[in-house]
Formats: sequence, structure tokens, C-alpha cells
Amino acid sequence: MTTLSNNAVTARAHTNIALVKYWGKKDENLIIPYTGSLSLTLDYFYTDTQVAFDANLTTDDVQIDGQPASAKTTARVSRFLDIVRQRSGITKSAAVRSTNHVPTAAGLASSASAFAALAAASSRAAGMNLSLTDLSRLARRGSGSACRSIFGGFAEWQPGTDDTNSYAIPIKSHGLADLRVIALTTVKGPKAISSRQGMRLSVTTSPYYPAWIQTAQADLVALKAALAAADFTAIGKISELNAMRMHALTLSADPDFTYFNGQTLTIIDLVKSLRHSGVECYYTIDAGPNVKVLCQSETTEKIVTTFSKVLGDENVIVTKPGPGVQYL
Ligand code: 2P0
Repeated sequence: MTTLSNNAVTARAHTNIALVKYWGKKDENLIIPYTGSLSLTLDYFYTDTQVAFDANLTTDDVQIDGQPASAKTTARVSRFLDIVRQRSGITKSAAVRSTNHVPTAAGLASSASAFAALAAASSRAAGMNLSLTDLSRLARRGSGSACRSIFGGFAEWQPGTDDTNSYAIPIKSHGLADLRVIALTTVKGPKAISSRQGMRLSVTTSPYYPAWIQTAQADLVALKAALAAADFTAIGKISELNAMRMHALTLSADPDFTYFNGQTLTIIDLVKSLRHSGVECYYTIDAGPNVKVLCQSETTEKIVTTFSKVLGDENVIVTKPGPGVQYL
């Protein structure tokens, strides 16, 4: 990445995968969720973002992966930068250069790593020196899941009730060093409904949404106990069930929708048959057709071999727990 100017700041943030998911906002403007969520930050996929506030610019100049960002993306970034400008007192526009380190075909770029990196780089470029808690609060304003990517390893987003108390905290874990997440990329289907739209539809039309609030809260308590006990089986079971409960909200919305495609269902079946044959693994799925498989290092090779045959080597990526936000 070329350096913008002497006062440019560059930050790196990694993506995260939620094991107990965030699905629904109580406050859409401040991004306050109905329920807490808990994720694992991954080492393999990350975003590097450089920000420089520049008196010579009349509007924010945003480039992603070497290309000018679309008007819609630039407007979203500018709305976020407005929060930073308001808090820091800076009035200048900014140059933003962002690079996603994701295999090009995989389509695994994430708003979590993007807004975590943007929050870190832009706040420091504006002269603010925020605590990790305040960085998490700021990242949340860009994209809810970004508040968890401030931290490495496991992170819990505590829903809170307003801007001051809705942020992620790190969750310590011991005995889970050999946990692996295998990212499986499926064929691209028709453009998926965005998470934002999908959540709104689920909250406003699924008759199961109240049940989601209850079960997600119970899943979070159970997952934290499983993490404290380093109980891989319990972690896997809770994660899989929670993912399917989230996807049940899409199927029960009006109009109904799904993020799954045919390959998603094939992968689910394969994970279950691997498990029945004694290879312990579990799946989780976000707002798209790709699947992430949770396993331990000893079974990774067998699982990779199985899925490489079905999806091709380039669509099977092994990831490990990754670090929190860093300045480069
Ligand atoms: C999660 N997802 O917990 C859930 C599970 C997708 C499925 O957070 O509207 O991009 O920007 O707050 O963070 C994706 O939603 O949504 C997401 P906004 P975000 O990871």
C-alpha cells in the first residue's frame, strides 16, 4: 500500500466468525442488538486500512482494493467518518485506502474487519487515542460485528442499552489452542439479501423472533461455560444449533428468504456424515452460502481432503484463532 502522507495511519483488523450470532437490532441508528453474541477472530482473513485527513480534499476519497469505492460504499464510510470528525473536532475530508486480504474468488470480505480497521485508523489519524472498549464502541457504529474484531481470540458483544454500554469484551480461553476453522466457499448464487435487510425482515416479520431472543441468550450462557471448560464438543454443538436457529428466522420471515444454496446443504450433510464416521466437526453459517467448519488440529487434514474433492482446493482454507486490531 502506498503511503498517503506523513500523518496517515494504517490499521489491520481480522474477520471474526460468530458462534452465537448477532441477528437483529433494537436500535438501527446506533446499532444496538437485541441479544449478545460471541465470536472467534480468525487469522487468515483481514483488512488493512490507511486513513489520512487532508485539507486539500473537498470530499472523502475512498479506494478499496485499488479501485474507487462505489457511491453507496463511500457514503457509508463518510457517515462513519462523520462520527470520528464530530468526536475529534476535525473538519477535514479523508483519504481512505483499504485492502482486503481474502482470496479473490472466495468472496469472504467482511464488514467486520473493514469497520474495525477503519475505526482504528481513522480515530488515530484524527488525533484520538481510544481505549479498546471505545474503539469497539466506535467500530460498532460502522457494522455491528466489527465491534468484536477489535479483539483477538474469542470476543463477546455485550448488547447494552445505548451507545455507551454496547461493546465487545475479550473472553479468555485455555486449552483451545488446537481449534481450527475451515472456511468453505461455495459457488456464487444470486445476490444475497444484505445482513441489514435480512435482520430487519426477521425482526419485523418472523413469529419466531421472540423465541430467538430467548434461545440466543441461553446459547450464549452455555457457550461461555463450554469455553471455560475447553469442551470442544459442547462448543461445536451449541454453535451449530445457534446457526440453524438464526437461519430459521429467514425461512420464517415474510417474505421468506434463505442464505443457503444447494452446496450449503451438501456441506451440511457431509459434516454430519464425517461426524457419524468419528471425525468430530461442526458447521456454522453466516448471512451467505459459505460454510465454516469447526474442528481440532488432529482432524483437519481428513476434513480438508473430504471437502477439497467436492469444492476444489482453492475453496477450502484452514484458519486459526487470530489477533485483535493492530497498527502497522
Ligand atoms: C454475526 N452476522 O454475528 C452475524 C451472523 C451475519 C450472520 O453480524 O447491519 O454486517 O452492519 O450491523 O455486522 C453480519 O452483520 O450487520 C453479522 P450490520 P453486520 O456475525
